[in-house]
Amino acid sequence: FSRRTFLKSAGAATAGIAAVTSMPKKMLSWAEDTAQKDMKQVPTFCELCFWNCGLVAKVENGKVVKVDGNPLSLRGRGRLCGRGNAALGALYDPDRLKYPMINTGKRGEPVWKRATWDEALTLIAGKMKGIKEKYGAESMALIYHGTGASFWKHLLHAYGSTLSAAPSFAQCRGPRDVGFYLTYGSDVGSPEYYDFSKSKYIVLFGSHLGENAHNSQVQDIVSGLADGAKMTVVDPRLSNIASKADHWLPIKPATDLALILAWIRLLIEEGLYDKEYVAKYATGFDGLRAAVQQYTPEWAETETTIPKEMIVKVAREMAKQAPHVCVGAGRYAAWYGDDVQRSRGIAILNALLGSWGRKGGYFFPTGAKVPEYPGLPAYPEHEEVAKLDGAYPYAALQTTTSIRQASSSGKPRPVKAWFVYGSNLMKTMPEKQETIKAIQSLDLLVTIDTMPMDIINYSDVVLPECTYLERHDNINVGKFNGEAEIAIRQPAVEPLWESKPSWWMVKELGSKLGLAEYFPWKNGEEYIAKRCEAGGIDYAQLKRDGVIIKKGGAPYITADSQPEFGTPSGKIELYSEQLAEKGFDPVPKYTKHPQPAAGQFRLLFGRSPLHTFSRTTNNFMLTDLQKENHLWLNARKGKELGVKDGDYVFLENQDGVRSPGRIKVKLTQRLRDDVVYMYHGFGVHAKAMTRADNRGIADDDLITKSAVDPIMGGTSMRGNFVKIVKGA
Ligand code: MGD
Ligand code: SF4
Repeated sequence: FSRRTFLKSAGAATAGIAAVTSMPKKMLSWAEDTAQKDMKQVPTFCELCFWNCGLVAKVENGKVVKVDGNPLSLRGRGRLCGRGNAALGALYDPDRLKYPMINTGKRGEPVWKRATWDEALTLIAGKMKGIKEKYGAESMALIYHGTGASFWKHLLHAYGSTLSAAPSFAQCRGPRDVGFYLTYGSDVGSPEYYDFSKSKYIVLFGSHLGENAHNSQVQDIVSGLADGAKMTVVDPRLSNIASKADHWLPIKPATDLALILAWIRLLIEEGLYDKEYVAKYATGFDGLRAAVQQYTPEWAETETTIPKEMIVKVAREMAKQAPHVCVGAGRYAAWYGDDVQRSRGIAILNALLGSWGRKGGYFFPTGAKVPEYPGLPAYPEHEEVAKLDGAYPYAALQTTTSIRQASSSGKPRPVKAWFVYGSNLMKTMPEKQETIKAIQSLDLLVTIDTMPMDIINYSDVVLPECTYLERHDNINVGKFNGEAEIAIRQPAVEPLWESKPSWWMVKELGSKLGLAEYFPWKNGEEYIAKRCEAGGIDYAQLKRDGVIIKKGGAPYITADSQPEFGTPSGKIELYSEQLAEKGFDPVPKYTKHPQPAAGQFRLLFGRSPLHTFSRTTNNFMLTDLQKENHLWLNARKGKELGVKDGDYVFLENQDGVRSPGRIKVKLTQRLRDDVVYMYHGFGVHAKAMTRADNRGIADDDLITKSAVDPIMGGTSMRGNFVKIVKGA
């Protein structure tokens, strides 16, 4: 795509979307249009990534034959991405987990015994009772990712524990959210509160939107660009979105904060910041100004390798379009260990441009509340326990790595059981050997998954969940610009084999634990209907349309709607007294990070538009399109090393760890010569995943080192270096 055709096709898409106000007749009457009686369509939402776009499943003779985007969905607006369209590949994957299984061998060397549900759940309940008696309920942890996790959190609470963590915090967007929270008293949401479609200037740091296919967000950025927004993308790699930018700044990795601080200084020193906005809404301006004096464009050039003229030019361009500027906060933010401070730098930049709560910057989201299932007994009193993350004062959520640490060491207190819901921990957490060590110290590891992933081989009991097209699930609420979306997940077809939904599993297990009163729902549909009833939400409409949209409050600052900042001062904190009190830098300070030695490359990784982490790597509709990952290598470097395009190579990291498999080289001009790049999620090690096992290589096999963010415990994984090893 050239920038022109890319924008043209996106513009057409936007026009189509704008015209839709209710589910088109043609779509709803799909079943009636045909003479056949055994056809139906079921609105629900996607789980092939966390964007959760609304979709409509077309069912023929009891089989899903196609999925389309639900035009009413704010997350997808009638469209599905490549992965979302591959729903049938997830539903009809013959490798799926089919029955409960009990490991009669060792963790890591399993010997599987097929079990009945009763047998598996009785075993788990018995172990849980024993663990509670011996170590207390808080020794059980839940590590989770995905919509169904809320049922497992409910089970955990009913049992008496609050110990749950998601890799999406410490291994992903936690540093970003904490950085913004410390500055504005609010995070940036998911979906993010970026007002891209109305932006006049967009700046992205390493966000490869489009490859990182966040449906409505990609539509928004494309629509903003089609309307004339200018864009600067800062990335060591010419990502797809960078190729549509006005300026691509191929920054030296690990130096982004230098650029951000130089921009902050420039806006202040050239008087280009929004003085009225800062005076009215912010505090700590003088402290900020004093702290950034050293960060001149000349200095930033030496750190980042971006010419000083370009640094100045972009700062002035941003200022010219302010406040309709969105300097994106990114999503995967666990980069180098000072990630909260980098995110705070981005937050401060937006504040100087006056773009928080302004059209084209960041909007104020509209939310909706759906009450819990009525009449549930109060949770048991949890003991006042020290948070495992005590060392990290702004660990807003528990981190997975602290659970891992407590499991291995028993400190600050023992953790003896894990439930792992929808997370392939072997590929998700850095330092795999540490994860294995922790698992070997447990008394119980239960995995709830749809696929026989790497983590399954370390489990004691495996509970097969049915896929998102076969189940009711919890209600999903999304916050958007002036609107909120309430979405339903409902089954298009019956669960295959003996797989079951989470609402059923926790109810049965709860009963066996003697906690039946916490699980009073009859079934998944009644659970949703009762919550709707309690919140005055029309369940029949939700069931029919898949989503209900609620109109909401003003998305921007107006005379009537002034922002309330949830910070201690009630203002935007440019200089953070709360950080200073805890011994951290009140204004982000630049520190140098190690750079690769001669012959080494920094290992960078990211998202494929056709896969989500490892969860889609076995999907036959997607493996047809992309079955392995490639190693992006600078073409000139390749020539120097005698490596040709299409050669297979091994990688060896700074600790001498070699990739178990080989990866195919892609020589390209689109990358700096001090890095290599690959898609994350490949290199699965699980024989039962017949299309994914050992296809491509895994970044996670080479991430033997992580830097921990001292503010919130995030584990950054981009400080690993590799050399290329040629060989058969
Ligand atoms: P996946 O590898 O996709 O990612 O971490 P994870 O969420 O662990 O594993 C998802 C698991 O959910 C799979 O086992 C899949 O089979 C299962 N699953 C899919 N659908 C369902 C379902 O409906 N029900 C159940 N019960 N299970 C289901 C992601 C995390 O990883 C994140 S958010 C980020 S941003 C980080 N990215 C990242 C990286 O890029 N590189 C490295 N090395 N590590 C990373 N860790 C983080
Ligand atoms: Fe599904 Fe794609 Fe939407 Fe993610 S962005 S929820 S994979 S359609």
